[in-house]
Amino acid sequence: LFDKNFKVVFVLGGPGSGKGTQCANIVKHYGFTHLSAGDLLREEIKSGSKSGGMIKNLMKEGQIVPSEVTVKLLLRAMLESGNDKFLIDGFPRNEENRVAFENLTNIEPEFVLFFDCSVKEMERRILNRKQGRDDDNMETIRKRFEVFNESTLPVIEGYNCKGKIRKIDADKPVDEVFENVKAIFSEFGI
Ligand code: UP5
Ligand code: MG
Repeated sequence: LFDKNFKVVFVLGGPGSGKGTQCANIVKHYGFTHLSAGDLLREEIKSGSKSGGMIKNLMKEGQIVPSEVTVKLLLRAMLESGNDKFLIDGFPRNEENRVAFENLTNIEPEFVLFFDCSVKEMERRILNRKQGRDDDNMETIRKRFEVFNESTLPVIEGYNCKGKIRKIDADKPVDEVFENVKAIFSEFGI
């Protein structure tokens, strides 16, 4: 199903760590297609699909949507893009996500960017954002942090053991973070 030459970079980091912001910068400089798993799920809700209600409820609680839904959306977007280089933002969020993607595609990421940001700063950013997201309220933000610590940090640990993590100090201003991101992409010659 999948071309062996597909290049994938996973972009992970806590809620509000700046994944989307930095991905937008990366696509301008490098020929990647940016796929935010969260954005794809929000579009799926809006499209009125029959799993929309289930997705909406899980996101409202900061919980992780089952892999079969998310992976299907990612694969469809990858095939439709016509590109062969992908920045996958906010995925895999747990081991189930990681295994499902790997089994279906046989793709191992080139590397995994990890935006490491303090909780205080992430909270500040999310509360300032005001994009009307259902999950940008204090109660859900707390749950998103918990789920990140319980489910996503272990995935990051696993990739770290494989030498795939590129950790970036994401507390810094956008431009400084992007300088560090660029250094990593140059190292890989992507
Ligand atoms: N900002 C960014 N960088 C800054 C900087 N360096 N200095 C100062 N300000 C900075 O940034 C957040 C805000 O901070 C923006 O206003 C930005 O201008 C500013 P953003 O780039 O949006 O951060 P990001 O990390 O993308 O934050 P986001 O809220 O999108 O992260 P989440 O991981 O919480 O959200 P996501 O959309 O990935 O997932 C939402 C939900 O979807 C999950 O909780 C889950 O329920 C579900 N989901 C799944 O179930 N499965 C998936 O695979 C993916 C999502
Ligand atoms: Mg985002």
